[in-house]
Amino acid sequence: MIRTFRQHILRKTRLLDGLWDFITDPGNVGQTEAWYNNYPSGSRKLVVPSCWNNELGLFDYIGAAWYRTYFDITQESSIRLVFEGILHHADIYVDGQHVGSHFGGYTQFSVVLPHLTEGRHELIVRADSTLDWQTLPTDVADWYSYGGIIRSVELQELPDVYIESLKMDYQLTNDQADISLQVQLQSLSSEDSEVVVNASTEGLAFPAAIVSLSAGQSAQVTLRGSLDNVRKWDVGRPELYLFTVQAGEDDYIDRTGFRTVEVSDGQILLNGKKLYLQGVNRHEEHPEWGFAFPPKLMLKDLAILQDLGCNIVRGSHYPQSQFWIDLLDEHGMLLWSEIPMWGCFMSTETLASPLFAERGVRMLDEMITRDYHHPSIIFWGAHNEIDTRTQEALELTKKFVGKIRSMDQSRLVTYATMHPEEDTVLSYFDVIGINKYYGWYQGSVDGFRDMLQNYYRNAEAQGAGGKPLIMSEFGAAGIFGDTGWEPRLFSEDYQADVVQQALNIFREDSRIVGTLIWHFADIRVDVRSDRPYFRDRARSFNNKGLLNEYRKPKLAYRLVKEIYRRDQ
Ligand code: ADA
Repeated sequence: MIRTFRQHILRKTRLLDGLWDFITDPGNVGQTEAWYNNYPSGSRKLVVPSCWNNELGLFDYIGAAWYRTYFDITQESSIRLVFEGILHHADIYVDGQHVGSHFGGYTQFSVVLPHLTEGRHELIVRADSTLDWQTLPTDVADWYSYGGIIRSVELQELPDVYIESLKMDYQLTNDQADISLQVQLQSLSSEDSEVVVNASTEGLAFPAAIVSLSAGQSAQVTLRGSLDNVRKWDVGRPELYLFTVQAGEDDYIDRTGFRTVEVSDGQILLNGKKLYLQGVNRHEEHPEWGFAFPPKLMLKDLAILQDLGCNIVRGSHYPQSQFWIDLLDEHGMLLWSEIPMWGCFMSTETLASPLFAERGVRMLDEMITRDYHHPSIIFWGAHNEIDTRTQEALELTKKFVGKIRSMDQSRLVTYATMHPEEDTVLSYFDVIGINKYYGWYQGSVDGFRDMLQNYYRNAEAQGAGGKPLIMSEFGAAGIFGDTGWEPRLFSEDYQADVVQQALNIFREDSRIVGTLIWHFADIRVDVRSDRPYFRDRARSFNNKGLLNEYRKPKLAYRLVKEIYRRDQ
């Protein structure tokens, strides 16, 4: 996949990115009709990865589309096709056979095709961007309804016994790390096999293991070892260790950093030291690329975050691309990662839907499995702005938080509440995030003071009084270039005033351990003529960015930079 380092040296991999055949299927007539009948007149080429809505004539298109490409293999081999992100429902066909499907636009999935014959093969993807009240996000989300294959597609050639997955865990005692590597192996062979599994990292070779696999079966082995004098990963000190696992003819390379994260006495401690979080919410979105955000621009976004004085970014509101998270690891920048829960604040019907809950749990599983090794991630976000005053929200919280904790005890679990004064789920979390917009949707900026007092009372009453608190969203819209002498609504001046005053209030309150401004840069919003939502989004953008959509700084950016950099 698109990572900043190579994950395989022995296993042959290649990207299938590039120009694919493409056709929309608004009537859902199926590939034969939509595709072959219209080809070549009704079809076009589209770059993978990209969003179709960034192409002429497709701006508004929500629905199904067909993609086609071909790949060659020079001798019979087993292959794995890895899809890093397809919005939102995906069906995969190889040589006319349906070989897999997936729901969830921001998490990766793959299909394994054993013993494919030598020669040319046809790969067809049906992508459907339709959302409804039971999808994550729902069909009402404050970002653009893009569709398409938004992240890379990779082809891997697998040997008969291959490494299905690697899970690295460690226990830090001072500067000694006790490490375990859980290696999952899979056989595609019709015969029993035996493989030697080796692993190493800088300064440590793990004792090898010999694993026997029955034909076509899987097996698991855990390698253990200790590393002394480990260099700890920290904010601005990105010490990383590369691990190479080899099993027979296959290999798997991954990376981690050693660090501890915990909550103590109302504070967040990273490597035992108190942490004050300064950050922003960031969508991985750009008006020209949509969610197919190019790696080159990620480097620029990261440089801007560093310039602003941030030590954390919230990946609002979905798992972001692996390349981005690799960059955060490499630059010592923290990440709050979450699944796309948006649009559940108006009714509890969605929260009560078993299908919705099942999809959410699966996404949490896919997010945590994919990103488990990144030291930059310190929070898993369970949900954003659901009605946490209700029984339905409580039940869903139990499911989601239970799922997260069952998979990962090394990170903190958080969420963003919009009902801090009446919230009933506080006790399930390690850290509480509050989203409030005083100075924009509600009253004046001073309203934050009363809200915070009410929140503290509510938290005390629920036995959650000592939990660290992050202001996870606040801000105001400011249209880039609209400046003047008076702070009018929607001007850069007004936005800068709100953000500056809010930050000053939060910094006086010792129970607040961090601020995440809404948001990094302006994003496109889906303001359709037939929909009642987001009518206040001038230009059809959410204009609360400290930068505009092309990453040009507004006045608020300069003021926040002064504040964020003051204490560094
Ligand atoms: C919410 C939501 C954000 C955004 C913001 C706003 O807090 O979580 O995604 O929609 O409001 O701009 O109103």
